[in-house]
Amino acid sequence: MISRRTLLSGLGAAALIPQLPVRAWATTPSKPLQMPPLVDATSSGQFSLTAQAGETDFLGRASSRTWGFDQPFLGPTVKLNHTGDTAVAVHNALDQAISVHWHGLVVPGDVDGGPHQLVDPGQTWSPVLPIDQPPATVWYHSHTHGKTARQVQMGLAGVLHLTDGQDDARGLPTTYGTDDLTLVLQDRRFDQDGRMSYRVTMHDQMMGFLGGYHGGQWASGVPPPSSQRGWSACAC
Ligand SMILES: [Cu+2]
Repeated sequence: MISRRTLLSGLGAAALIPQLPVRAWATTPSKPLQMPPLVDATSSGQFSLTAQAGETDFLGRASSRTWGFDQPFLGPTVKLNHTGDTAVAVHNALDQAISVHWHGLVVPGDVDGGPHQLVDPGQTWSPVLPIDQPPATVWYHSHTHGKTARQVQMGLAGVLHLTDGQDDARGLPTTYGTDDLTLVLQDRRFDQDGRMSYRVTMHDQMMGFLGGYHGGQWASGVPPPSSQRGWSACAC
């Protein structure tokens, strides 16, 4: 877990980079940064996520089959109160079981998602999250036994902003998508046609696709100073 202040100061003007590896990005015509939609659940105390299939054209050359929550790829950024109960409804419109783990939330195991709490196709999981922790940027992702990396690679992940409503008073930027941007980096490989490719070798498991820093550092930690690249989605 990393506080939003630390995240912002550590990354400077953080931006959501649309999951393009540096190599591919450098050789592809630039396109506008894409921000996940913001779902503000601070007033209602509830939100829903539907896992669904879609297609995403990452490099402007070909569509890749992807998954997301409420959209073709990744999920919305959800803004939550840092204390109090939040009710969630996770619906699975995919054809295989998934789970949703609240990575960084300090909540009891029976609502924290994971291999022990599968959501089967067509089913809805409805935990109530008793949140009580400092404001922070954390994330959610599928955490299905033996399939976590694949399902996160397909797009079953998103960001949670825990807020106490005091960021304006702290002088922090608060306009989502304008001056309050969320950085999501994933290690991703494409084939010659520009389609997302998922072939995992032993070396990939050790080092990541692009030789990055492996250790579960994605929206919830920082790489060591010696690491030049390689924030990867964790398979934890
Ligand atoms: Cu995790």
